[in-house]
Amino acid sequence: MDVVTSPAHAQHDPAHELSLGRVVAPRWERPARIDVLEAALGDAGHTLAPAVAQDDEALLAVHDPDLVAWLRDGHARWIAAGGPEVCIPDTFPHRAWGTRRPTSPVGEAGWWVMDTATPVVAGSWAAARAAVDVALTALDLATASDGAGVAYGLTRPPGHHAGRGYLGGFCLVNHAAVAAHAARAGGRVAILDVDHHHGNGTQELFWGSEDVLYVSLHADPARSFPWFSGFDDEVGEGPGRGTTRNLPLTPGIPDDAYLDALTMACEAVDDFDPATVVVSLGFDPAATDPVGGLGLSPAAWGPIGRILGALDRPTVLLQEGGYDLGAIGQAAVDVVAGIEAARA
Ligand code: SP5
Ligand code: ZN
Repeated sequence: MDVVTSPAHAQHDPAHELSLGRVVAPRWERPARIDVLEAALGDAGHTLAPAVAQDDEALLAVHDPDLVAWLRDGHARWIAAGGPEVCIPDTFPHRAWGTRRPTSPVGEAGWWVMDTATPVVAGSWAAARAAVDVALTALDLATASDGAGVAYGLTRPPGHHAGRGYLGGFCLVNHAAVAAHAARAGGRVAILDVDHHHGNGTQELFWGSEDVLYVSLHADPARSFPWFSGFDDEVGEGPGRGTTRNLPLTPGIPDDAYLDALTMACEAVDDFDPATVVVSLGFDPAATDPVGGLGLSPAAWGPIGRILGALDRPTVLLQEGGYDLGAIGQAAVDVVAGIEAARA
């Protein structure tokens, strides 16, 4: 399988990360994640392909151009205003307040960032923008008429928590949504999200869209980040009613119950009959994951791949979470092997 990469992800390398206000050491969302995935997939014989530069059209259609502008130059203005190198805002627009955007670069950071767990540094924009190139290159490879029909983009930082006008949950730019938007030109699109966490940003971005299905398997938000989004009564609205499907799961779920839920999700994808499938691929449902940890055993990833492969449609896999550096390499190799076995 073609595996698309860019070295630019490593420029997003904050010196520290917070969880519940505490410094996390070693940091969870770090460049070594992609190094591990590249090494494992390369060793397994897959082709590592460099990302090809892509224009901004889909990026600016998905995200508020002012958010994109803040990602590009907000950090420099935060520094010029006296902020520290690692930008983590500490004041956020509570719903009880109005909607006046701060003019101070320090205050403004809290406008665009939704949580304290998503540090932004000088290199963050280069990394996030490169992830768009990775995602759109992988989409091109998956949908090319002479292509294999499936490709894997090693996107980092992850994307599915970023909404039209905010970033958070380690995510700066929602590259799965950008790829899905670009793929729309070719017909209906289904986004299947198997990250441990609900993809609140992706859901929001296609909430009212009848041509993009969003289906997510994730830890029940009653007991997991992102807390406010991902309940099973969230189904979309207007023309998009019914094109959002949430399957919240209980931590500790056995592999076979997870695979049953994934099979149901894939039935929904088949019913929707999309021209293209985008998979938000997170390995953080693994029991050993330090951030997620739904309970999956290492043996689950091959069968997950076979179920995804059985969809047998042009498919682009995009990396979301997965933080156990000792497990994610084999998980990626097993998912890809499962997909290739099912499509052979
Ligand atoms: C893309 C992605 O996976 N983002 C995850 C962001 C999670 N942010 C909140 C982290 C909460 C960590 N709780 C630790 C639970 C230990 N099992
Ligand atoms: Zn996650």
